[in-house]
Amino acid sequence: MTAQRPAPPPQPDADWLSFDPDPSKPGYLPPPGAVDAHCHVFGPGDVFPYAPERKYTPTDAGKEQLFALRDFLGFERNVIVQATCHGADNRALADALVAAGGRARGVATIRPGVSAAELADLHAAGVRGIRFNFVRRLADPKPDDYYLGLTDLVAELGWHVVVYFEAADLAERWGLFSNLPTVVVVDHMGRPDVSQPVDGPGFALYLRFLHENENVWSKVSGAERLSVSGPPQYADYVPFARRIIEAFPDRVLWGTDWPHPNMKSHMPDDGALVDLIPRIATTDDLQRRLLVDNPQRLYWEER
Ligand code: 0GY
Repeated sequence: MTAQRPAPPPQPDADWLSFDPDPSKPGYLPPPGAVDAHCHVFGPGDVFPYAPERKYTPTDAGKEQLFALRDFLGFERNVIVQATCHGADNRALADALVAAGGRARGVATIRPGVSAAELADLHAAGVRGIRFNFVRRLADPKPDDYYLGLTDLVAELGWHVVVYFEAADLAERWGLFSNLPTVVVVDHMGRPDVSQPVDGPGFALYLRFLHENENVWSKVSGAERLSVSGPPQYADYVPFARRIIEAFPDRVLWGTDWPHPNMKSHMPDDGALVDLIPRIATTDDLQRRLLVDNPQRLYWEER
């Protein structure tokens, strides 16, 4: 890749692989207006320090590198998602959103005590949702009331809630997720075990969750995290994403997940991830809904 600056060397305290500084050019060309709806900015740590309570330390991955990757892969816009390593300090996120000049929206992390003025500033920067992380290696669980209280605050702004959880935890939080009064977006398809059959009971529960809750959307990202068969084909991931897209074409989003925090097995080639899109969304119509219409509706139309 020529448009992107080389990746910085991993910080001495970084505890996962650095992103691929030289992804391949995808053969698949996303449609005009396409959105990479799950990606992050990290630091740089000397400007935007990582949270003291973080569970991992990333390699710096700043906005300039994200925007270069966006252009190189053929996308027009990003949804930048606050990751746990920045805690509830959304300054790196807000800085990137403002710099994107309307070509990015954001999902923040907030805590009780957040002021109306802080929320208004985040909205002005481009934030349209908050994220709750239930993955135990990343965040400590809280009672349902904690999440309901924060959701009530942002529902008034027309924002939605993004939830990240492991498949095994869906049953426990089913009641909470079903009671949230906003759109709820699930990260990485609720992390199914893709070594199991796509028609198996684990994934059936997730599909039922989507069927019963029309306000729930699903990201179909996460090939590199979920796949057991591995790159570059990620063959075991494909039927799971395809099943969701075909069943719920108006409630799906896709993202690279760049710079792929906590990847320890391999670091994906982002061009190869883009080339999965026509295998999971097999018609022009499904691709346009996944990459353009759905993120446009959720992130760029005022509610
Ligand atoms: C992701 C996945 C991960 C990390 C986080 O907030 C985070 O730190 O979401 C992960 O480790 O699976 O989507 O960014």
